[in-house]
Amino acid sequence: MIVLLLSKLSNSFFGRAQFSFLDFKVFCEMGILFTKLSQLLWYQEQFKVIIVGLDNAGKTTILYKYLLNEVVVTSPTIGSNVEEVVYKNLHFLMWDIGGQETSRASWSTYYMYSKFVILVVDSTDRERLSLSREELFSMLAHEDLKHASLLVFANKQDLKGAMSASEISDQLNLHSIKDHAWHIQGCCALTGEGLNTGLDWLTNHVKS
Ligand SMILES: Nc1nc2c(ncn2[C@@H]2O[C@H](COP(=O)(O)OP(=O)(O)OP(=O)(O)O)[C@@H](O)[C@H]2O)c(=O)[nH]1
Ligand SMILES: [Mg+2]
Repeated sequence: MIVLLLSKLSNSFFGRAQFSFLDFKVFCEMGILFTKLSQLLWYQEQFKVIIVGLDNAGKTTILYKYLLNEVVVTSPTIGSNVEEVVYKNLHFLMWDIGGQETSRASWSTYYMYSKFVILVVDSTDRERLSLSREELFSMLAHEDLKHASLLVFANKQDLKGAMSASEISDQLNLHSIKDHAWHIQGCCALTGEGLNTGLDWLTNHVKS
């Protein structure tokens, strides 16, 4: 309708032999109005997601499985990777942050405006589950994550000896979390199993 209106108005302008300065000004203003309206119509909200977890948990593998639907060869992340993942018409800006001890100190610099935290756990890494729990609770206490929702991926479910999602949930003491929406999902980043179920949970919580 807007396009039709603009084309009718422009026809009436161009149909004339002479233009006044006023005609030109009105035409420019119509252009600005059209640009603003189209920006409003096609505006896409973006939800910031931070992907955290100890080194070797599978964070980068998950990010690129989402983005490319491929298993990429990874090396330990220094700093971060950021990609936009579009799922069911929702735009998620996903920050995959390095999980080595030296990188963990800078996690908090990524917290601001995060809508979601995805914590990735290597389900075979029993020894370091308590360390994941400590990192998780110190993150959730941070002011900048006050309104963030939490998705935990119990990754590497394909490996022998992997703990189940409910076992990891108990070990991480997730049931004690009352001030953030949370969910735990078993997954395998290599096959992609469980990853979309996790994204479905995010899509259902974008408005919470
Ligand atoms: N068997 C199995 N291996 C996986 C899975 N997900 C990731 N891996 C492997 O685990 C290793 C580490 O994966 P990354 O994605 O680099 O781990 P990361 O969490 O990004 O590690 P940092 O960048 O060091 O924090 C890689 O060799 C992956 O191929 C999985 O679901 N199953
Ligand atoms: Mg990585």
